[in-house]
Order: sequence, then C-alpha cells, then structure tokens
Amino acid sequence: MQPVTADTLHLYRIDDPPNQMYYIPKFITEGEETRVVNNIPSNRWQSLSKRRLQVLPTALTPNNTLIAAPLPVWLTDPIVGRIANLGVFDGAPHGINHCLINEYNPGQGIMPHEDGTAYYPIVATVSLCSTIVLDVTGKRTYDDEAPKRWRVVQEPRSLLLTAGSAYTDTLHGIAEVTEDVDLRADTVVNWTLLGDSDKLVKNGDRNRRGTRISLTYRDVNKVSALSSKIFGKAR
Ligand SMILES: O=C(O)CCC(=O)C(=O)O
Repeated sequence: MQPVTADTLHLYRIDDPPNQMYYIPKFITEGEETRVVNNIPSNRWQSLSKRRLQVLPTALTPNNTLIAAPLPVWLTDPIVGRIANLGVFDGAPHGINHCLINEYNPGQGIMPHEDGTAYYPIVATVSLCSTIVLDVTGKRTYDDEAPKRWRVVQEPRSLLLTAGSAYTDTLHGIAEVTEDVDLRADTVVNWTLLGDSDKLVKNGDRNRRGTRISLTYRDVNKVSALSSKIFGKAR
C-alpha cells in the first residue's frame, strides 16, 4: 500500500459519522506492531476495573498540564512521523506529545466518554493485536431525541483519526463483550475502508475478540517545563 499523505487522506474519510473521522487500514506493518508490543514495559500497567492502562510520558497534573518529557522512541518511530505526514496535527500547539496505551481482554471495554479539552481536538488511535468495535454516539441535543450511533471497526495495525465535530460532539466507548456481532456493510460505517472485511463475512458477520491494545496519540494543550511548574507557569 502506498503511504497515505495529506494529499490522499481524503480517500480514507469515513462518510457517515460527524466531521471528521478517517480510517487507514494497514497503517503499520506486522513487524512494527510486534516491535511496539514487545517494548511496552510490563511494570508500568495500571489495572483498572475493565482494562489496563499506561500513560506516557507521564500522567497530567491535576490542572491538565503535561510536564515536558519525550515519548520513548519505540512509540514514536515510525508511527508519529507517519501521522505527522497526514497534516492533521499541523495547527496543533506542540504536535504529538502524549500517548495512552490501553489493553482490553475479551469481555473488557471502556464506558462512553469524551476526551475533553485537555487535548488539542484530534486523537490518533493505532490498534494492535485484535479487532474491536468502537461505538460512537452523538451527544444529545434535546432530551427527547435518540442519540445518533455509529459503529467503527478497528482492525489490528489500523489508524483511526478523530477530529473536528467527531471529537467535540460525540462520545466513544467499547462494549464489554467477547464477540462483536452483526458486522456488515449496513451496520459498520467504515466497511468500505476495512483492510479485510471478507474475514468478518466468513466469520458470519462476527468478530471474536482477542486481547487488543490501543495507542492513543494526542497533543496536550498545556505543557510545562519542570522549572516553570515550580513557578506555576504553563503554556
Ligand atoms: O482503545 C480505544 O480505542 C479507545 C481509548 C479511549 O477511548 C481513551 O483512551 O480515551
């Protein structure tokens, strides 16, 4: 597959969800996936009730500030350069400076939520090891209105970009199931962009989940050098 660039990104735009979600299958190779997985430190996991989490380079301070520190090379090379080539972080204050690593066993997930204002409003998610369905829900504007829902399949080694009103006006979550069902062209919004939709068809429109890891790359808006933190300044 030719590398995707800012000029060809529009070909990977998901038609249905709110502006703007992009799905790029095979964004990294199997060798690159293995290298990342093998480098994830085994002693930095925080166990949450329904998943495990690592925050790199460090957790944000209580006022959502990142104490400046580089991300490890195994997380940035080649992924961050490849995301930068898409141009979507061009207007961001710093570029990618933060990554959450989530690991979900079958049956685990994450409650619907939004990523909020601590970050420049783009998240770049690289999926590893197993396929999963992300449920995207429109925020309710009126009490009596059913929220709009979209299902996005994320295959291993794919990239999902969530920006614009897809970032600001929706919630996203992952159901706590061992199998995703009813995965078809009429139920999955990125069906035509999938790398291997045939696999889902052959499995009877189902995806039996394995352990899946996600890397969610972001730009934290407020960054502070340690010295300026002492004097309470952040930019
Ligand atoms: O694992 C994912 O794809 C979603 C992760 C997520 O929603 C988050 O880290 O806020």
